Amino acid sequence: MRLLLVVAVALVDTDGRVLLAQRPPGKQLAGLWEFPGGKVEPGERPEETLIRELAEELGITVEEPCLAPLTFASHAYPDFHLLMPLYICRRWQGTPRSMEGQALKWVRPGALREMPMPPADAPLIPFLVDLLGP
Ligand code: 9L3
Ligand code: MG
Repeated sequence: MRLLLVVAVALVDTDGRVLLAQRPPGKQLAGLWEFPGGKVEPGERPEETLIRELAEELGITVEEPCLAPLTFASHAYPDFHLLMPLYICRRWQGTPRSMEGQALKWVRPGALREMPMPPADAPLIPFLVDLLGP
């Protein structure tokens, strides 16, 4: 089975809310709300992937020391196995905005369970509630 390495990040604002991005129509898992991120390209370290993806998708600049690894998620799809490290980031330059037409939403950790999420992302919710409070 193919192993797909994707990296994601919990961007946390000063109110302790976390940013979710809605997967656009036409993409796999369209309409579900995910932690921003994407596929680790050959030769990239996961931190480099996040810095690239956050610039491309949200128009923000992140310095590598502001990215801290938190935990791992994984999910076995019928055709590939997804491994997804989750990072946390509390400092960035710029204001996250939709660069690719995707909807964005800041959500309290305790309200994350009301958002339909991909199967890899949803199991991370209790971890964020423990860390950040409801
Ligand atoms: N994925 C799941 N949760 C996330 C991210 C960023 C990605 N937080 C899954 C969706 C796809 C795969 O990873 O199955 C690759 O993502 P993309 O390149 O289609 O965004
Ligand atoms: Mg992406």
